Amino acid sequence: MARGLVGLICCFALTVVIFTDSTAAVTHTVGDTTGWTIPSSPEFYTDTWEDNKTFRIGDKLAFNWSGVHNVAQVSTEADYDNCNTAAARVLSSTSPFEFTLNTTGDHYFLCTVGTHCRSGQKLKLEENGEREATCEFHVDRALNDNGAGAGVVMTALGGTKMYYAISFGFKASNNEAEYEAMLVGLKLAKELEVMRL
Ligand SMILES: [Cu+2]
Repeated sequence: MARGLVGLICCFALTVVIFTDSTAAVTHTVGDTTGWTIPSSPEFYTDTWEDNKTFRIGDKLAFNWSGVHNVAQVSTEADYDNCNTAAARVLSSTSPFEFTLNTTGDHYFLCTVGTHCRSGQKLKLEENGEREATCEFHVDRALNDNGAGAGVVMTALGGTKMYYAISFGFKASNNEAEYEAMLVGLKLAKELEVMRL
């Protein structure tokens, strides 16, 4: 019985099937119905529009405008604060433009046309890569004379389950197998950028 279980787990380990129905990427329309323009309030994009929004890796920002504007990016907060358009890299001068968030960290967008940036046509996204999923963590193990294996199931708050199976190339006691599985789980959590565990 125990031997059969280990065989099963090793089989999983070979195929390393990871299935996840992770939260679908969201497209955020910048400014909603206001679009990307000179806002009525200089803090409109950063304070009003961004309020209560979470930005994750894979999400898209949709910039829509009419008239003469562009979407440009600067890499430092100082350039953003000072509307240093000379340091800006224009991403698009034609609407619509879609930007995919594929890196963590801060993103600074502005319009380099005239004094638009100084009038508030700028957008700062902070720490958008954070995944706010919390994972439940289950470890199971099996061992026999030939070695040991363990399975790890991580369940995100949304119900997303990720299954991992590991086999060890050494003999391990139940506890050792669980510790090893826990280590693998923690490494996985780190790679998935889980912030709380
Ligand atoms: Cu503009």
